[in-house]
Amino acid sequence: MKEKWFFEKLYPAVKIGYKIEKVLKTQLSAFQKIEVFTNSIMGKVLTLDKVIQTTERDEFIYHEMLVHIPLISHPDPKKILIIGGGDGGVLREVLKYPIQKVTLVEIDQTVIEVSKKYLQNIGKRCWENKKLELIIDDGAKFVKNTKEKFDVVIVDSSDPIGPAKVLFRKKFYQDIKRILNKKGIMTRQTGSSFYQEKEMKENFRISKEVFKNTFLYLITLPSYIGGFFTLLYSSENINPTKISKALLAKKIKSLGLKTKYYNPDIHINCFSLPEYIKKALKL
Ligand code: SPD
Repeated sequence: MKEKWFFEKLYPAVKIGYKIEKVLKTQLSAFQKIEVFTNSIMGKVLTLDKVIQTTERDEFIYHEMLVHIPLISHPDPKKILIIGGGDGGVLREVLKYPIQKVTLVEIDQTVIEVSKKYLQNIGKRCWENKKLELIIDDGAKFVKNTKEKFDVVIVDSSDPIGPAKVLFRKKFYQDIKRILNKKGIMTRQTGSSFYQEKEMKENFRISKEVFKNTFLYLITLPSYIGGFFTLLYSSENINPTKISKALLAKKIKSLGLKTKYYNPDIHINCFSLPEYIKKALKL
């Protein structure tokens, strides 16, 4: 039988391919083409408009690092906002904390429906949690109009093409700053340090113009190709590099936090940047 392959359509001159074992779902939503297939190495794979979003095998790296860096750095995170995050991975990690409420604003309800059905290993039972307020809306519009304030905002968006484009503008950062409490923190993804250098540089620059504390931090995972994958930390008052290893360990213990990637060493070292990234960011 002829082999079937998925080739990601994200970069103009490099492509990653996944051999498809079985296509579980293909659906055209109002916003994008949603696909879930299985791959013998990565497990179930979610793609949006032919771009890999997450895989069962390595999702923990991205989701843990988007969540635990800000939630452990914050002294007492109670109100959390997730923009995007329709697969439930960020929500699952947020719910490991004794928060009061988590609001998840996802533009595409179909992504949530497909994830609930096919990616239960990622979202687990988090969609049923009573602390969750689920809003189907444009994240940029929500942030612009809401009267609520949050301790941590996590932007779990796709790439700056299609519906997520607006989440990469300076206005969005300014609106996030307005809805953060005094010790508030935002984290988000800013792409591959090699293949999305422009996105990484521009978002770092914008964040520095808006927030006093701006840090880039690094992860590597097979699904997001192109060397180090970059995450951005923005806050007016909380510096995540000032927290000691002993305090990190104490917080993790008292929370009973179970992780597969994040730990105190990773927290301290993920902010160390190689020379080529420092140069790109003008540091
Ligand atoms: N190049 C892909 C970057 C995608 C980041 N967001 C994925 C959402 C996973 N929850």
